[in-house]
Amino acid sequence: LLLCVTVAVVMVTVPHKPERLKGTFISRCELFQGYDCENLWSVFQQAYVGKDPCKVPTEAYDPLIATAPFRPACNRMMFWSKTKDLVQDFTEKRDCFLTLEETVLGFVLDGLTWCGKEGSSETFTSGCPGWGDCENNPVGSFWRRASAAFADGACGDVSAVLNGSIETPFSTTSIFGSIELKRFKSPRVRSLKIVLVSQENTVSNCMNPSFKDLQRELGAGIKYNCTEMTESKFNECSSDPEKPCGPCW
Ligand code: C8R
Repeated sequence: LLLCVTVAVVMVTVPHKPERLKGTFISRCELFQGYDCENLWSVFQQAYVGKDPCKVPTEAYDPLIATAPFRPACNRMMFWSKTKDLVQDFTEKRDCFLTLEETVLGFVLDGLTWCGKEGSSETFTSGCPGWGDCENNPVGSFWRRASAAFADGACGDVSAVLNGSIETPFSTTSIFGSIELKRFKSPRVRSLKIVLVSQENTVSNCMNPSFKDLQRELGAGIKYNCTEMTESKFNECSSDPEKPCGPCW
């Protein structure tokens, strides 16, 4: 009896969570028009199902990116590093800027964890390797691949929101610093506008040494500027009806 109960519990609980992952993926996807969400899910799964969860390289997501490509959005693209919540609140109120989280792929996978296992056709949502465990984990590889494709579409004036409440607002090891920035190409990208937002306390300003690293990594011919701003000022920028899209920085 104990065995039967255990087997039953395992059968009910183990597939349940991954089913919820699929449910979340599909229901989020359906908020977008023009995508075959069942197909997107199946292409997504092919990236990691049946694989060692430490051996999922970024290229595993090439077919997924090809199925839901990013469209370039000139002068409207917004990047960020260590400011996710701030930027999410901002873009919810202000339709003008476009972040990766507002594209179908960024939106459906935001906040989720997934992986596969060798010899299994299932998706798991727990016991998956994290960033510290191995580089080629399914979640990390997805964000690195998607960020690269998103940054490839950058053109015109590009904005990036960095955190002025930390010692090193620009990190060369972040996705923004190691992947996105390097893909901005002149003359397609005209300028990079850094918005340095301080939360409760200001720890760094635009003179921070890390911005020297940034300027060194930035492609030749791309103009650079940096604006310091408090969180409340930044939030005001999202609700200025006079300039629904005009620059606040
Ligand atoms: N980007 C990267 N990572 C993302 C992401 C996204 O859009 N969305 C989520 N949820 N994540 P960080 P960073 C997750 O250190 O490394 C793009 C991933 O798990 O604050 O510089 C986006 O276009 C990832 O590990 O930022 C943005 O411009 C952390 O959140 C940069 O890359 C990233 O947290 C941000 O990447």
